[in-house]
Amino acid sequence: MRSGKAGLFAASIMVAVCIMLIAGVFAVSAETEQVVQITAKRFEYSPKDITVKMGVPVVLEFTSLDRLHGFNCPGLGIRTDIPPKEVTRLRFVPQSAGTFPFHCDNFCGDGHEGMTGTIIVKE
Ligand SMILES: [Cu+2]
Repeated sequence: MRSGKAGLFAASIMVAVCIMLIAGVFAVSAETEQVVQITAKRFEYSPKDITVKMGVPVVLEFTSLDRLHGFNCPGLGIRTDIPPKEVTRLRFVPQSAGTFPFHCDNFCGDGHEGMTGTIIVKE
């Protein structure tokens, strides 16, 4: 049964190496992407003011806590639906500094018009 043990040992070394490689990939992507988690509900986004760095990819991760909402930021040319109970990811690279308002563009009730926020892109 010696070879069986040696095989198990080799397999656990390989698993350990794989875990280190995967962790390394995540560490690199964490440095090169700005991930922002945003929740949406009637009639607000949280957070509603988001500051990001110009030229660095941004991943917005939306979760709706109640119903279908939308996210529309015309100044940055990005939009998505935000269906409830799942994470919706939107990736973009901000190319110019400024303040860009966004709003919900799926009518969600009385108060929908006030469902707004801003993305602030810093140089
Ligand atoms: Cu809404």
